[in-house]
Amino acid sequence: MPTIEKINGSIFKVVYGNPTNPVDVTLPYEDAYSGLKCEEINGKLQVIDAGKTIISEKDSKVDGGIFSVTFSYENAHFFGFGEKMGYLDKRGKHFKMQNMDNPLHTPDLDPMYISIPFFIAVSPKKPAMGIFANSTSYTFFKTGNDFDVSAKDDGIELYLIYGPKVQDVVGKFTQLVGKMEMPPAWSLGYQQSRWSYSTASEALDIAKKLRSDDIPCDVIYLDIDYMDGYRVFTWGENFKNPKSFSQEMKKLGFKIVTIIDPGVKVDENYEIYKSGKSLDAFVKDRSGKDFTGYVWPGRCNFPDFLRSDVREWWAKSHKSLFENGVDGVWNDMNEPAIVWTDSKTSKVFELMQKGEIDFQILGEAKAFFAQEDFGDEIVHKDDKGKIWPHFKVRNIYAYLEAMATKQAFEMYKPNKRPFILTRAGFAGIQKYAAVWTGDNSSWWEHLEIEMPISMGLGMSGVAFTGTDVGGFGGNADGELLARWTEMGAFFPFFRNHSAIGTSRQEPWSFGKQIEDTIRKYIKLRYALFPYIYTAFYFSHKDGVPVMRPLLFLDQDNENLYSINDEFLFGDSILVAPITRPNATWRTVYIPKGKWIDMRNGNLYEEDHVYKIDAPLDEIPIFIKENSMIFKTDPANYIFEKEKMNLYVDIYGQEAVGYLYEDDGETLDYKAGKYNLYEFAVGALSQGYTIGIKALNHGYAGKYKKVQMNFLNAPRQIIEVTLNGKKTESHFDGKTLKVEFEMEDVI
Ligand code: MIG
Repeated sequence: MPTIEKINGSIFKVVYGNPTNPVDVTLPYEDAYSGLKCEEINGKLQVIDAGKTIISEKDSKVDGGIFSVTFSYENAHFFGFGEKMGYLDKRGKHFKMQNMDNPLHTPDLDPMYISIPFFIAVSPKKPAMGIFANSTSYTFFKTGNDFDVSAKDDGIELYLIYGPKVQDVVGKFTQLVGKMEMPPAWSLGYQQSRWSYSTASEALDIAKKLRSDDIPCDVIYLDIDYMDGYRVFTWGENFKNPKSFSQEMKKLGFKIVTIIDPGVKVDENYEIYKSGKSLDAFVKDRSGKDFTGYVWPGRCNFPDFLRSDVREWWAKSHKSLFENGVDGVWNDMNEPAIVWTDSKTSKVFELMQKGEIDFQILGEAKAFFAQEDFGDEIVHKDDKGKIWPHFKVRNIYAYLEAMATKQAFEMYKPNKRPFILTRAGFAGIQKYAAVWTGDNSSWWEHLEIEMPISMGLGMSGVAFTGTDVGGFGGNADGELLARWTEMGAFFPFFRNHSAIGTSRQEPWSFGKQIEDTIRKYIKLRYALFPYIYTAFYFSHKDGVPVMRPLLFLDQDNENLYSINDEFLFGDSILVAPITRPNATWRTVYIPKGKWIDMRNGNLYEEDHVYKIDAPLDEIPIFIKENSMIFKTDPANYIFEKEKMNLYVDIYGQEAVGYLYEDDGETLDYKAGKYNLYEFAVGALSQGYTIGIKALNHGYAGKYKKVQMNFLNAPRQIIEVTLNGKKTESHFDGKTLKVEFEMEDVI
């Protein structure tokens, strides 16, 4: 029998058995809805909305240390589950949440790096319901008309979250586990990475080439080879003078993000190891010794991020990065990934000594290379001294590391926004970090599947997501890279990254035609910065992801549940990438409303499928009719210019649009130092009215000159009024332009 607690009008907490968590990621909050009921009827749980049962419990049981509850929700489709392979609708699937590094992303790979034990059950004409299994232990899900939610624990704590809309569920879930903060503006720019730019001069050459080839870029990444023998928080021989390196990069307008892995090399002559050891900072094996595993540096110990003193030590250790001009931190291998252990070595020797080279040994040898979770071998200690098995901490290990990393920013860069990129995480990771989807491959199949993976993350509360553009493993060709960049320009996080030993994948790697296409779309990304930044602001405020599935437009339309190869980017942009080689057109489903091809102004009607042309240098992008797109002039990097022009493109005759701006780097926006403008345009019989007002005006502002472009002015316009006053306009037969200075209207 569960205990039922009403958290607020639309969220119930239901606890079966006696679950325990070392960390609770939930936050308190209020909500006004009052229609939802959660009751026990004949000993079973029922979730009732407006008199109708939406979810009912069928059974709950404990079996082999796993506590399971089975529910039913008729005709349910399932979305969310954080980072999972496969399509958006996850009906009929089995999933496990156990943070794992598995670099080969086959279609049925599970689990992956991130665990978000949350999903949304959706069915036409019914309220969407979210279910969050608030368990940091391993959790398991089976979906269908009946669905199971299970945890490796003595019970399970569930949050049942009422929509009724899908986006309401996402919004409420992010209230519960936290929302993304405003990221630094530069982190929305294009970012260039490679495993590795392994010398300072190589990284500088890449930076200079980007500038001389006129490819906007904000960030260069340093992968593991910048360190001294993979010792975290050190600089190796090839980066002898990191400060002067970072100064040169800054002069060119680049930020630097360095990788940090959790494994600390066991080395008595290494400062970080010594200070960690003296704090007794490392996780233990069952016998109480520091647990040793092999990662890049060889034998490593692993910080016990469950302890706040360890997090503080880790935060402090970032000094050597920040004092040398590093701007952001990239947390990799934080599942944690451990490829080898001493006990594996002794097992190999044992087998070798037996001299039995047979299939069994070969099979076992193969298994040695498969990574393990060490769920029962490793133990952690919390602040009160309580011991926790690793399987209860593993899924939040990276989350806790990200907390520590955020603390590092607070220590060394007070009042600056942190930028943390993480591979692993747990529900609520968006409070601390952006996420990339790890080691994909340079396959067309992966280009395509990154869309539903990222949308699934977005529906699970993680708004700032992206993929290795061009693919990490394997060798990209020019066409793949061009198509992937076209698509990647519309992902929240936009970084080109590739693995050691694969063919080079920088924008110029495949000749002029490909580079021209790549430049064109990177520039479009920069042109769209005002629009994108505003979408991030709303995501920060409301939790609704920047990149969204089409079903957000109409969850009663089941057709939309299976559209995996189109997505919405903010409120007004629909993106339909090319996902096949040699393709120069594709079919596009046009959802609710009318949509206008950004390239040529063609208008498309809702609920139709069209054949849309897309030569190699074009990706089909559609703008919702009666909306506004805010743009600026692309620069070498975001905020290169102190003053920026603002272009407001109006698609259709009437529209309301919002524009957000702030200084892009400090936390001052939290104290109201930002601008939020509302632009409203209306059509009169012989002209247009423009109304602009500041919903918040707390920042000097970079946007100075404004040009409003009515892209489809239908007739000779006689009069345009701007905030009630007549104003000048220029009509070129198609577009009507109105120009003014922002300071004159606000
Ligand atoms: O075992 O640091 O996903 O982005 O380049 C590979 C080297 C370790 C995995 C990351 C990848 C990174 C690579 N890392």
